[in-house]
Amino acid sequence: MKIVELSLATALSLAATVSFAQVKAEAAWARPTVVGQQGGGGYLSLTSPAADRLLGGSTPVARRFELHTMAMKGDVMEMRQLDAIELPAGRKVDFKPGGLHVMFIGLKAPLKVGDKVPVTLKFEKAGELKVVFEVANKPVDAGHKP
Ligand SMILES: [Cu+2]
Repeated sequence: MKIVELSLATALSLAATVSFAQVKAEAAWARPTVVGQQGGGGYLSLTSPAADRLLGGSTPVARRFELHTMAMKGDVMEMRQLDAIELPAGRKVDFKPGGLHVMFIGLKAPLKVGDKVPVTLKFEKAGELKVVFEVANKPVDAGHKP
């Protein structure tokens, strides 16, 4: 009986490993927001073993989930919405302040430090991936490598 239980546990952990191996999400965090603020920003790193595209996602904490980047318009840095974000095979794509980010639009309540925001990301090939964004107060350049 013990052997059966162990092999079932092994099978389950293998299944979990296989499904999670599609796209790796790391260091997901979101900025805290103040009362009345409609949108909040989130950041993470994604690595896909095969070329794929992030198409969007959803979260129960906001009405919409959008993909954004920052781009220069004349002399001004502006946010721009993206339809998809390319994930080259095996290369880590970093979302960080001043660059790629996700936006929670139409927040139902302010995001407070320590909150955990559940998000379901949707990929063109890999399908859905659940990621938890932890709300944290990080300096603006927190996403940059030293
Ligand atoms: Cu944005």
